[in-house]
Amino acid sequence: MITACFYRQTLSSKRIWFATAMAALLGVAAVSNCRAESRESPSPPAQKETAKTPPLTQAAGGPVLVGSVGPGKTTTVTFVGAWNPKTGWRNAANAEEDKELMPDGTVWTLYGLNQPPLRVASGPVRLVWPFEHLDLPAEPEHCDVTAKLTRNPRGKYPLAVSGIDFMDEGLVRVLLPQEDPNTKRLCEYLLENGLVKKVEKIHQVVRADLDGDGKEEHLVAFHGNIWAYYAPNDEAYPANNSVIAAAHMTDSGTYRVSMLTEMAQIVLRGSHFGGRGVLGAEILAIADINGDGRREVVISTNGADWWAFEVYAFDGKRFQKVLFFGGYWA
Ligand SMILES: [Ca+2]
Ligand SMILES: [Ca+2]
Repeated sequence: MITACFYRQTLSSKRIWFATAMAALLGVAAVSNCRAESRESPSPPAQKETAKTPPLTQAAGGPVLVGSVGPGKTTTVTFVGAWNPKTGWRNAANAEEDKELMPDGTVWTLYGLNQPPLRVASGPVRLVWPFEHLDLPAEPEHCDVTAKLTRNPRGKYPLAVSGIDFMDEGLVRVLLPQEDPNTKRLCEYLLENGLVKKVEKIHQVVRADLDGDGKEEHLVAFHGNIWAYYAPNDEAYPANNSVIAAAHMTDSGTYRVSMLTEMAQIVLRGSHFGGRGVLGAEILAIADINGDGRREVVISTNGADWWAFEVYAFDGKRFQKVLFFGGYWA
């Protein structure tokens, strides 16, 4: 369920983008959790599956800033949003306020999938107005808040976090699909439960303990087909789609799979028919970005005319979208 939603709209000669920012509060959008129970493991009587939820941002005294580095500009950080311990997530939307949030000398921790985190500072804030040549009224939300990193990180670090003083160096394992027997299981689960029509090419297999219970969660990004309903004909067709699915075992031994790419499609495009769903989906980083002891999953998705940067939290039971930042290209 979505309880908070706002958007901004901007025009340019090359793109019209429509950024939808959800999750001003935590826990607004629970991702469907596929609840088909495994046949061998009937559930025991109801039990609490996780320990008491730790407080959010226990390590942060102030706002935790989230930025994105690249693609392309590997030495520029673009402000995406802030996580305030008291008020929750806020999307980057007001240039003046956001400028105050990331002053000259802001120290970031950069995260990527295949390397340890890296500390790097950023210089003075630059407000970039991508549309000023169009002679449009200068609205604060039309402004990108960016800053140059003081050194080149020389690697792919798509996630930048500031305001929390620890390096999340827990093991993230990036595997080749053929090295991971559980990937076959996950794909079979999706096919058997009708969640995808076909798995064509597996792009990423990532294993990491997201909730700190000592058991690794399992994430797979692949390209395949899903069923798409086309209302005019009242029929479902297979449509091209990229998917990120995440599997976990509950304490009662039940195998569960969540589709992380589902929400972007629904919010941005409605029907997936004709290949207009998620064309690309990538797991960018896995890190505890709010200091609550559990690690979030950062992904990027794009379609024919839209893109998104998304953050999902996992509480041991279900995945929730906690930050969404995206737009449309014309
Ligand atoms: Ca776990
Ligand atoms: Ca966390």
